[in-house]
Formats: sequence, structure tokens, C-alpha cells
Amino acid sequence: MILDYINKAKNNNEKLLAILLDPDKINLDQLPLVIKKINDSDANLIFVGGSLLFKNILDNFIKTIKKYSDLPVVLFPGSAIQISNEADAILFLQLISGRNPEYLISNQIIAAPLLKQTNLEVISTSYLLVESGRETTVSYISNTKPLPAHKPEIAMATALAGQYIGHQLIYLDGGSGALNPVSLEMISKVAKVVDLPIIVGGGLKSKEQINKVYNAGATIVVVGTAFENDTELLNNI
Ligand code: 1GP
Repeated sequence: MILDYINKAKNNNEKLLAILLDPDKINLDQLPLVIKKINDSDANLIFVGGSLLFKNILDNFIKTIKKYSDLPVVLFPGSAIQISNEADAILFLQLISGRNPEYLISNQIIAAPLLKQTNLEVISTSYLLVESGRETTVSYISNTKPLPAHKPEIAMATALAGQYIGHQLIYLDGGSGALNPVSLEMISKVAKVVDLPIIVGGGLKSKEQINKVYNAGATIVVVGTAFENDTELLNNI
């Protein structure tokens, strides 16, 4: 089970790296080569998702990943339509930094009966979108205001609420292509207040940055854009 794997990593103070693949940004015919790069990197997990999906290829995209890699594939959905039984697990996200009921409960109600028909491991996840220097696609599409970057105490209270609600993971995200990643201060303060494994992503571009994020308390770092730009980046993290 993937959640067990993540919890074990947290308990043993091991760090996990997830590469985020957006089906809109990678063509199916390029995918085998991209997967080979991922297999050669330090990645432990492959996340698949995006705020929008221009191409209706999710099943084939994940089938192709599975053909070339043994790494677990976890859906990181932008909405209830991004479900595929080809993956191993899905982050069942609640966008709790925002106040839009569509992303707090409506998408979840639409997704629930569909998920019941799959074998996916459903991992309930607090999703906190953090302000990162310019408007991100997630903020625009979800019609939610991100959490202020300089207010770690709001992030702490929000993450703690997610834990008490019963979520299993906390995801602190600056949004894809964030100008400024989530601050180390915010990560470490959230890590001190919650017991759950913390995922951090958005705008991470270098090994140094990634290692600092781990040291601040993240169990999983997610890299999307920087890997798309340089597939060698994630060797020897
Ligand atoms: C976005 O956390 C992910 O939701 C990854 O962001 O594409 O900036 O790496 P990047």
C-alpha cells in the first residue's frame, strides 16, 4: 500500500521524491524516453495530473508508464474527471486553503462513486495552495485565494485542521511553475505541528533547494516543471 510506504518513510526519516508528469505536456511517443530518465533518477513515485487536461489520454498515458517502470503511479487530480484505474493510488484532495465548495466537497462527491468502481488506493489529502509570487493555474481554475506566503501560522492552523478532519497527508504547494517555492519556515512550522507526512511541491529547481525542503520536514518532494526542463536534474539527490 502506498500510504504505508509513505508513513514508513516518515517514521524512518527517509525522503521520497515524486516526479509529476502532466499528460498535456508530454506526448505519448516521448513518454518511454522520459520514463527511462525517471528510472535512472532517484525518483520513488510518479505523480500524474494537471489543472486542465486538453488531451483525453489518461488511461493510455498511465498504461505506457506502467509498461516502462515499476514505480508506483499516484494520481494528483485537478478535478473529478482525472480518474484512471490504471494508476495505483489517488490523492483524494480537499483544497482547504480555499473557500470554494466545488473543491472542498463537490468534486469529491462526483468522484466517490467512480472511485468505488476502481482498485485505486484512495489517500485523503489536505491540499494547501500557498501564494508564490504570481497567479498560478490552480488558483485561477479553482477560484481560490492561496494562503499568504508570509503567514506560516495560518498554514499551521490549516494543516492541523486537515489532520483533525482525518486526512492522511498534507500537501503544501506553491503551484506548478511557482516563482517562489513554499518557504522553509512555513514547512518546518507545519512539520512541527502535524504528525502526518508532508508533501511539498511547486517551483523547486535545484538539488540544494530540494534537500533544504527535506531538512525542513517534508517527506515527499514533488518536481514537475524543472524535470521537464532538465531530465538529468534528479540524479543523486
Ligand atoms: C505542482 O507541486 C507540483 O502542483 C509541481 O510543481 O511543476 O513547479 O515542479 P512544479
